[in-house]
Amino acid sequence: MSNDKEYRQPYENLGYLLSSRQIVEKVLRRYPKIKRVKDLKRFELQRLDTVYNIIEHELSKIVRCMPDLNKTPRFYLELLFTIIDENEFTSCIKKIRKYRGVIRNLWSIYRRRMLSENRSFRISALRRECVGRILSIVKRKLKCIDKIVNAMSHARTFPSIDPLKPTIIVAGMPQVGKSTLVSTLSSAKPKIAPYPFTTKNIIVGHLKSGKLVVQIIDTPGLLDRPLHERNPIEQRAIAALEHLPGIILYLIDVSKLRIYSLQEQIHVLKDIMASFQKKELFVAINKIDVTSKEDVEKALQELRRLRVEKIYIISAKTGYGIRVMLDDLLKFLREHSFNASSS
Ligand SMILES: Nc1nc2c(ncn2[C@@H]2O[C@H](COP(=O)(O)OP(=O)(O)OP(=O)(O)O)[C@@H](O)[C@H]2O)c(=O)[nH]1
Ligand SMILES: [Mg+2]
Repeated sequence: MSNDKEYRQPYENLGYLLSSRQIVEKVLRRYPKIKRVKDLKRFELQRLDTVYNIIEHELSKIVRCMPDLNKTPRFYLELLFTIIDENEFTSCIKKIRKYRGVIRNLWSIYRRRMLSENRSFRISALRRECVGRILSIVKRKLKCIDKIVNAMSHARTFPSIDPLKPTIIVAGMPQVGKSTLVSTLSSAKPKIAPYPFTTKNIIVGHLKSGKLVVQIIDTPGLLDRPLHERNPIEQRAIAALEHLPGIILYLIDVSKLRIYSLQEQIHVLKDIMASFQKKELFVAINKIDVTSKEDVEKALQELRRLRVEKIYIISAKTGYGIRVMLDDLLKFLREHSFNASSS
């Protein structure tokens, strides 16, 4: 299990990658600046080498920066693939590798030809031809670089969620009290970061109990609407959460402050149960301080009909019922020692 040192998400420190257009621009900027030397052959070789070195440097940087599909946690791969399709991603990396080799070959063939050539006009013509061919590959064959560079710049902003740490994912329709609960439970100040395809930021708090450190995630704009209202990419961003080890805590508000009806909240809960079949589900009826007994009873009946077993009655505001619920959640997380294999 990971320790409680601050987790850094895998894309955070990616180097700065250039788009195909930026690579060509960099070449065209540097290329004319090469100092002319008396020996024309040396000069032209230097020009060719500069072009090759810039392109090789940028392509190798892209290849080196790419996440290893076998080592990157599934959660983070799934998030990445919401931004760039998985097949597109792998075929693009293959393409970059292939054309990197083609460019290397062109460079060394033309270099050899230039070395064995003594006519000045031919040496310059060979250099021109080679540079033209190399740049045309970058412009025409390696357009896919742009998609990767764009995806990686998004990936840098993904939230830092430790994919090995036990996690409580707090779900529920808007205004049911998710944020209030997360801040009540978190020992440290929760961190805020964007999550793909949500207008609101995801919030990650931590709570400690003995040696156990648990992440608690507030998911505004994510698990608060029926799934059929979402497009497949948004659904994939939601499904990524399935790869975090831990549980779902679904909040219900049937108080006099409620915005959504019990039926609407049960509908979203059913969706969540269907999408997170591998996750243990806990449900809390929140805002008990302002809820009538009858409304609590109705909610309990609906939940029992859905065969929800772990139901709590709480008030995130006054703290009522929180200790009992938290003890149960922690007991469950402790007993199910979550690790990478659960993802
Ligand atoms: N009386 C009472 N009010 C509560 C309780 N929990 C939350 N609230 C209030 O309910 C309102 C919504 O709470 P939030 O924590 O912002 O709800 P949320 O689910 O995070 O809302 P979104 O981020 O919009 O999805 C706030 O005014 C809270 O003060 C509770 O247990 N009792
Ligand atoms: Mg909130």
